[in-house]
Amino acid sequence: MASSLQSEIRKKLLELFSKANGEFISGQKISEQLGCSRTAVWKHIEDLRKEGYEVNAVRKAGYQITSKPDKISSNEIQLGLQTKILGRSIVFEEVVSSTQKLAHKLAYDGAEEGTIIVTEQQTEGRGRLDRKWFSPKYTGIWMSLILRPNIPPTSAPQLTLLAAVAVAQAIQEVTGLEPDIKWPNDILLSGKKVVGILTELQAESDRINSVIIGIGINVNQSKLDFPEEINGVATSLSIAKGEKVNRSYLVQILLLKLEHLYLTYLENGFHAIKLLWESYAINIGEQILARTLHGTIKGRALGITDDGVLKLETSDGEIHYIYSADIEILSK
Ligand code: BT5
Repeated sequence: MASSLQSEIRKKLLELFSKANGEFISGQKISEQLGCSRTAVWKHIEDLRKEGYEVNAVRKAGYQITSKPDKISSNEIQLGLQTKILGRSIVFEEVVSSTQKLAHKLAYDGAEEGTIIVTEQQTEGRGRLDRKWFSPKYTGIWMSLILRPNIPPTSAPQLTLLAAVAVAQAIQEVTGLEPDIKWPNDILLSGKKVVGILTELQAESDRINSVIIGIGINVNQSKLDFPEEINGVATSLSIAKGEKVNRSYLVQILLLKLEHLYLTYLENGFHAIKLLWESYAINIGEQILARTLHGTIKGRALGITDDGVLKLETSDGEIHYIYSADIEILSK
């Protein structure tokens, strides 16, 4: 009880500072708004400082936040979030095995559409086919989103492409960088992977109960932070940009882009999303190697179908439809 009251007060305090937009707020005003004593206000400010906020305290003027910690929390994401559905419910854990795993459990237990699961660190982050996803603490966005669209299970791959467009748009808006999308689920900067997306379903044969979209974004890692096995193929936003990027803000913008595309998709179908996706795609028109579970095919990528399936033409003119594969681009 006491701790939920404390977290309510903390939330209100951060809201006050957020509205103050970097200006001073008097101790008197804070104590009135929070309904607690000036001494209690001072204690809350001390707690914020311990968490990495830099707070200026000036007699007569009051308190002013001059810098925030680079940490992700429900508060940091919720304050200023402009979405209506996505991220309205946030489950934050400092460490989890995998946000996908937790999201599956919560979705099964009835979590509402738009719930996001976010963490600072995953100990067993995973990619497709149970590959490992490297998710060290305090440097990335490791997040899963629960959606409950009324679409057939066969259309679910479209949501991976939709999510990729949203992430590319958010990166562009927040950093000014220009990401490329490599079918189906990689986002690249200068040819190196900066984001991975994993879409999983809870479905019956003809209907979806939930779609769980896992998004991993390398944000503030330095080159030395990557383990040797991915050092040559991975990058982060801060490496590409040359400066750190605020992760909570990036999550907010990402959720806003995702919501906009998702609602457009539900209302008008995949076509508009497909056009956007194509504007970021790098492997279309190229000679590629598609490694599927059933073998490797070499040919020219023609584009994607209205279902988000990759169309590939082999040298004998035959068209192949690729539902799932790892792609290597042979020519540029
Ligand atoms: C993916 O798989 O790219 C999907 C990754 C999804 C991760 C998110 S994080 C939140 C949520 N919770 C989870 O547990 N997962 C999701 P795939 O296309 O299979 O690529 C995996 C391969 O990418 C690995 O085999 C490595 O080669 C490489 N890789 C691993 N960690 C990486 C990282 N941090 N950055 C870039 N590449 C990485």
